[in-house]
Amino acid sequence: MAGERISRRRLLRSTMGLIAGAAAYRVAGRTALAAETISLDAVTRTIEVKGKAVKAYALRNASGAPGLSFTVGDAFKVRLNNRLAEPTLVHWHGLTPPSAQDGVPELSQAPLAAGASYDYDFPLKLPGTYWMHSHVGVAQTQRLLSAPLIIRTPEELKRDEQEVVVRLNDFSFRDTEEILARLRGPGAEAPMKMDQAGASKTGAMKMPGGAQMNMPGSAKSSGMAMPAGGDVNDIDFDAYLANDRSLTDPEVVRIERGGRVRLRIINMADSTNFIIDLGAINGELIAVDGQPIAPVPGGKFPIAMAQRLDIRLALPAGGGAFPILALREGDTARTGVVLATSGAKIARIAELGKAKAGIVGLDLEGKLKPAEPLPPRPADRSVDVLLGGDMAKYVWTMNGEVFGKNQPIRVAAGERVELVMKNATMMSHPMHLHGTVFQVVAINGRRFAGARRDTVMVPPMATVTIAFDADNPGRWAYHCHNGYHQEVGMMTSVEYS
Ligand SMILES: [Cu+2]
Repeated sequence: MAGERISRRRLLRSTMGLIAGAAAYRVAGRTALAAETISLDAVTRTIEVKGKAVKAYALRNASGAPGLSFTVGDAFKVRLNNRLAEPTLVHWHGLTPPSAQDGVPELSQAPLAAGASYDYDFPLKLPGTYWMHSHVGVAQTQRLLSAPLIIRTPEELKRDEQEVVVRLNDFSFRDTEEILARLRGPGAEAPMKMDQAGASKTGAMKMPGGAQMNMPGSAKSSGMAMPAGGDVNDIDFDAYLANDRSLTDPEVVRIERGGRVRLRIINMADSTNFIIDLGAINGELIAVDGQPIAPVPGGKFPIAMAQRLDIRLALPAGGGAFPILALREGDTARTGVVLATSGAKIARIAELGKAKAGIVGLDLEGKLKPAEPLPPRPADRSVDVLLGGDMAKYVWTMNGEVFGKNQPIRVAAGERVELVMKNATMMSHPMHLHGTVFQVVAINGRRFAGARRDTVMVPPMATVTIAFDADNPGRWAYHCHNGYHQEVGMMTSVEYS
């Protein structure tokens, strides 16, 4: 199998990666034959965050490492074992399984009871950096019930290149219920409607416990330097994690002097967009959400919630230590890992940067060129999707209502469908459509053949249009991937038979 093709050099790297905890994901795909059922366990664990031991969850393969990896063309034969003390269900983010195996309560199947197992079996069609996460609620994803899901091509397996998977999370010591209660807080008594024009007269609200929500037009009254475009972060997290660790004790990934490295960065955070900062290294963005693009050189790349970036690095021949940082947008907080050659001195990195990071917008999105665009074709159906909300009550909606009250978007099999998302709020919404790999085809009315993706950012007051071919019948979740927005209703479905 794949293992026979590994050169000694690669094997050495693989071993070093395991020691560093970085390259372990490839184990699952190699130790199991494609025809065997691989087990995946949802488990409870204890991790240390800023010196405190906290209960967290994990999705682990048989080797104990997070997540799963495959070679394209393999079958996704996976037995999910729920070893938690509560029900759960896992969604395979970015994959296109039959609808019944998509892992969404109410649309795919019922959650698995504590102790229950379920077998999944479907073909893996596209290579790329994907991930998996609980779809039963923000409380489980905030406790890190998520993991990488990597699908490689045979060519990638042969490539003389070290793979470094970086999982990004936001983390709070508080329970999600408490965070939600604070977000709803005083606004529940003083509702403020955020209409399509986004007009609002209220200023910033200081929430008890330090959480702060900034209302549109509040830039001056709040005393905060508001970035152009509205509210950025509405939850104060206690830590930002890269591979479960904050910058107080970052993961150090051993790399070879002059070696080649491919980053697979996955934003698993529930409420944080990041800007990846490669520091002194130059990189080339080669894929977004697992889908190849015409390479984009650079040192900083935005990554919205749920998105993935594949970045090939050009490391200097001389060796050294190279921090790969993820900057919280509009803030000084940051996290990251350190790539280091043997013997390199690793300097301490402050958890807060000196300057606030920029905002995750659509500048890069508008320039991305997909390696495999959808065949050009006029839309058979165009559907307007209004992204709305009531900031003060902390209710977020699609087409005017929360999930369950809004109508499913019904399309017909075989159609080219376009979804025109209009964000009528002052927060950004990373929108995810299940069951397909869509294409970004317009930003604020400007049409272009953009990237293939599964999650796209819709900034405040912006309009983004995506296109997909309705060739995978079923009931597909379509929602904001901010876990808190989704939790309070920012979801609908796209359905066809
Ligand atoms: Cu949202």
